[in-house]
Amino acid sequence: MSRSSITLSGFEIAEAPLDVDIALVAESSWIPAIVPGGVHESLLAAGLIEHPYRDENEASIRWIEERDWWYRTRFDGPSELAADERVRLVFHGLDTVADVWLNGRHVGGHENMFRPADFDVTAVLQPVNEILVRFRPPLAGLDVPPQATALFTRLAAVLAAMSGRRSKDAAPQANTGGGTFISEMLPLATLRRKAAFSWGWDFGPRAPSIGIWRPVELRRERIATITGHHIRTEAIEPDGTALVTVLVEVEDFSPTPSLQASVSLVSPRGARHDVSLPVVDGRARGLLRIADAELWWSHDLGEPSLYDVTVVLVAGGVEVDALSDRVGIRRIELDRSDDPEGGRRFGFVLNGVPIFARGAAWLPADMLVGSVSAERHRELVGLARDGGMNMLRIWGGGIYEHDAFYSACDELGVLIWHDFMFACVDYPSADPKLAAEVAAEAEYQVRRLRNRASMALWAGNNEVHVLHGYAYQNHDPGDWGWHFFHDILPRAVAEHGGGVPYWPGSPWGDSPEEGFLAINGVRDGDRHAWEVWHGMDVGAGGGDYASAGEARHYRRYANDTGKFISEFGIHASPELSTLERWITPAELDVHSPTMDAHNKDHPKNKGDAIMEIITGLPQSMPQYVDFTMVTQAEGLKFGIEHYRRRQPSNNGTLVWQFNDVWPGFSWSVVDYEGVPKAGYWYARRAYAPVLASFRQVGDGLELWICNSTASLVTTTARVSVSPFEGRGKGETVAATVEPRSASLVWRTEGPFSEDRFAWVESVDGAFPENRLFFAEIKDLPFSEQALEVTITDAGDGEAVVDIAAEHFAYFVHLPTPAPGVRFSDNYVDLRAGTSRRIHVTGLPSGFGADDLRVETYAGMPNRS
Ligand code: BMA
Repeated sequence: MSRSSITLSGFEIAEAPLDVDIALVAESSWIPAIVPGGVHESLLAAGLIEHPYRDENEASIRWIEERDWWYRTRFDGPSELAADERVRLVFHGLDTVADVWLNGRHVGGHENMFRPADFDVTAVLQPVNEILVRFRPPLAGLDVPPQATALFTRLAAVLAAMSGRRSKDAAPQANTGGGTFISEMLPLATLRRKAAFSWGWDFGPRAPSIGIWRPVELRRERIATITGHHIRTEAIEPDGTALVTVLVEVEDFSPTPSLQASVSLVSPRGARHDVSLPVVDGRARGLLRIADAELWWSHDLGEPSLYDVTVVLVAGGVEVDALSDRVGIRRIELDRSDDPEGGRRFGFVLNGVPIFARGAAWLPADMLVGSVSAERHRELVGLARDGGMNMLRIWGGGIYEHDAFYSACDELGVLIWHDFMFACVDYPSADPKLAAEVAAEAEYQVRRLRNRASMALWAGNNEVHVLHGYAYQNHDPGDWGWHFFHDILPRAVAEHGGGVPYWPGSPWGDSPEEGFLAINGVRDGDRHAWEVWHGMDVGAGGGDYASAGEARHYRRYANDTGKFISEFGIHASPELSTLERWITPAELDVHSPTMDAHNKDHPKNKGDAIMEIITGLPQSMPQYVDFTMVTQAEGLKFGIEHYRRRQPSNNGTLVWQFNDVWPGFSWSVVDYEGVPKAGYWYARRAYAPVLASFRQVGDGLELWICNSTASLVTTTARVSVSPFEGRGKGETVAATVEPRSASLVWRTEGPFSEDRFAWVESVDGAFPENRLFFAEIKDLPFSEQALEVTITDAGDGEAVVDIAAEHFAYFVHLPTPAPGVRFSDNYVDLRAGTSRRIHVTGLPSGFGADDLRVETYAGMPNRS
């Protein structure tokens, strides 16, 4: 093949005051640069800064964003170039305002971290070459656009009013951070195509990444090059034949008699399909009929089968370029049909099968976005899959992810809801420079991701419509981003993406009955259910709440008749061991200055009002960890169960948020070090394809079975309501539940006193056991715990833990001794006289059975 590629390495980095000529920077200032990565990572590796996530170091890195940063490296030029050859220098990611020189010549500038910078350097190359890249401060030279300031001025007042009918002590809960919404830099940052969360968010610090964050490639090309390919499933016929269109896009830069593209697809079982197509006007198109297509399914419905694809470009009989890829044959659609309960449905349909989306919102796995490894992506997406999640939503304040993330989703069968990178502020969409950047970025990203089997949706933004709507009480078209979300982005998806639906924003909805609140309303589209936690009425209806805690309590989920919940969540602390690695012992105390500095939501004690009701206020760190985790876990369980009982009027729940960008306090269910919180385990049970859940209606108790699979479920449940010390024999309930629906299968009349609990288990293993308490956790009559625990070393980093409970044991868990240790289950309840076996894997060397311990709830009478 004529095309060859090398990845440039050996970069060094130097700091310089603004606008200083590089010749004046002392030779001794240069240090090795981490590429791909960034300035912060390089300084950390050189021991020149403290870790910005530790204690209150965040402010100590502020100077980095105010300097110029220079990168340099040398490389040998290619051997002599023929007349039909060219060489391109491709920076796959420059973050963000950069100028590039090659051999002293300025070859170009770049101001968008979301698309590559690509230079034809054929004429500039020498036998030995030097690249220089200068990064300016990311927001230098910008002026705040008036619409961004106006939005926040109005929003503060309107959000306060929207906190609704409430008692006097229920203060407005929008994260106005003392006057500014989310980050004081956001109004300015709206002009720069850089991850919005760089400037701080309500889950993370201000730590704007800077530098070469993706690989740098030198591409030597001859005659012509493949610029794109698209393998798109047009239809799947009833007999299992898939109609697949093949498109290869080509740029030819030297005369050639003929160009031919050959495409081959090889199925997982080895079936091969080839097609050879002439390239006409830069495009080769063809149609394949693939009999017995091995379809790509999300992991809960089947195998995520991927075909190996090879594309070869031949010019005048000579192979000049080639690429390989892995694609899935699948169709994805949005069901927007009328819902019999009123309004319209919002549901994903995969290969003709309507699905209930069970997942969470995905954030960049680090503030320093260039340094997240492929292994870390794989590990986190694996945790999502193992947590029963079939969808992750890439949130619009972060980044278009690294390739490894999408590969993990494709291979593990996890669908992606993909926001475009716009979040929580008005955008001056009439600004021609910004609009041109947005158009180029959208075209690039849509083309980049169009072959990804896991891509289920492109959404225009995160919460831009909804905040504009709240502030102005309308969302009429105007110079605030409308042009992007309703024109540029959908056009890019239609022209280049094809096959993946577009949705204007998250949330978005359009139901005349709900007026401007329809964007986050219950009759149409998706909604962000922030009634819970933030305590405001944001579209699902308010109420007269006796206290701030009641206004924020997870019971409010029960009022939400939304069609698809694309955000809902509750804060929880990471495990103590994660906190201990990042916070100095003296500061490991509830609401200590350092602890509060790791909580970016306002007010810092927002969760206390909820805990007061559910668990009581924590008096110690172990209690803080457990009480926040219980609040989150019980709340997510309650919410997911409610929403799933509404299937098929509701067709999805995406927890806010899956992962963390730093070791802080947030709504995540998996902490920064990849350790799952209790909420992860509770959500996993609630995300089981078949779910049995209780619902209290007045004095009555109902049992529902929800079947989110594609087949009929026939099962027998055993239900009991018994005192905590007992284990009622229970009643047997036979149930048959249609696919993709929920049925009420049993009901009994109460009232039930708080010394009892309801329990359900499946006689035939169709669903996980479940339970309901009749009082808040703090009011339950738990007995002192004496668990009988046996831990057996199973070799190879594995162990088996057997736990037997004499009394009802709540929230029984194994703390994670080191990141990466995995449990088959965790945070479980054991009824009196029952036992449980938990398998442990991934114990690193140096760790063994002795490092494992079993704990019960820190609110138990014998714990404090
Ligand atoms: C949402 C998100 C984020 C934010 C979260 C929690 O709606 O889109 O902007 O972090 O709320 O407040």
